[in-house]
Amino acid sequence: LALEAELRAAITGTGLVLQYQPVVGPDGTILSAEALVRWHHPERGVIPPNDFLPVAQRSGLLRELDLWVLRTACAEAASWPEHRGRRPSVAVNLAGLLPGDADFLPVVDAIVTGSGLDWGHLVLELVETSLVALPPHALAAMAELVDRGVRFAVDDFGTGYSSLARLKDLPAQTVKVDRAFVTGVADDPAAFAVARAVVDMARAMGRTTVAEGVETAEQFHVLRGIGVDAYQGWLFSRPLPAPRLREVFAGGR
Ligand code: G
Ligand code: G
Repeated sequence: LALEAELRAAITGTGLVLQYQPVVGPDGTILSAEALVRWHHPERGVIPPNDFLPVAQRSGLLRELDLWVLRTACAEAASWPEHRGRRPSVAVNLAGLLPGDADFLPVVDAIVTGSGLDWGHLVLELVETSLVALPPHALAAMAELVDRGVRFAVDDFGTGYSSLARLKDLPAQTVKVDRAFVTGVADDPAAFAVARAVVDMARAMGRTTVAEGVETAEQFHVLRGIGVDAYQGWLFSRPLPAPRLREVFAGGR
């Protein structure tokens, strides 16, 4: 209960910070960076999201947390420099602020407009379960944002229970292939087959793909052979504090 009160205070005050993990193209150009929240607790030190997201969920704070992350990430990304002549997008996870919310469109509109970020530089990541069976008003809100240039990504694709064929029903332009399939892709024929099937199917349905959790050059090589569009993982970069990310952009390497 104390933790809940402290989390509430952190969301409305200070204590939360964002790190950003680059997502790169096949040639290493940074296409986007995913905002990942951390809680700097005064006594416990840094608490990772896997430890405090359940607290946020139980306490009904998930929406407030999403609003803080979206506001902060858009404001920071609005002044990102170019990397190799191209301005990277920012990707934000949504778990408590959802397309089905009656005020989804006006809330996102107010935050993005207020931040000065171009609509075309925003990616919103949702897990599969947040994207199935959406009512018409939710689909309309998403379509309006897509018209403005926002892209939606299905996070952790393949970990849900729905069949791969359900991808055609998901309103998302990008599919993030879960780390579970990336891990074994270079040495486990079954993992390779699944990854290839997901990527082939995503392509056939007009979606771009991002491989999550790429740790080795072998995994990258195999995934590039399959035709994955973008890559995220420790091979390229750990999540970085905002000032470090700027240095990487400016370095242009
Ligand atoms: O950053 P890390 O790799 O520790 O993230 C662990 C989990 O927490 C991941 O599943 C990630 O999606 C989730 N997560 C990280 N940052 C955010 C955030 O800002 N909002 C939400 N809703 N989830 C996040
Ligand atoms: O579910 P989501 O994609 O948001 O998860 C991001 C989480 O994955 C974060 O906890 C991040 O630190 C972690 N992560 C990012 N890259 C790698 C990687 O290459 N290997 C592993 N094991 N974890 C990673």
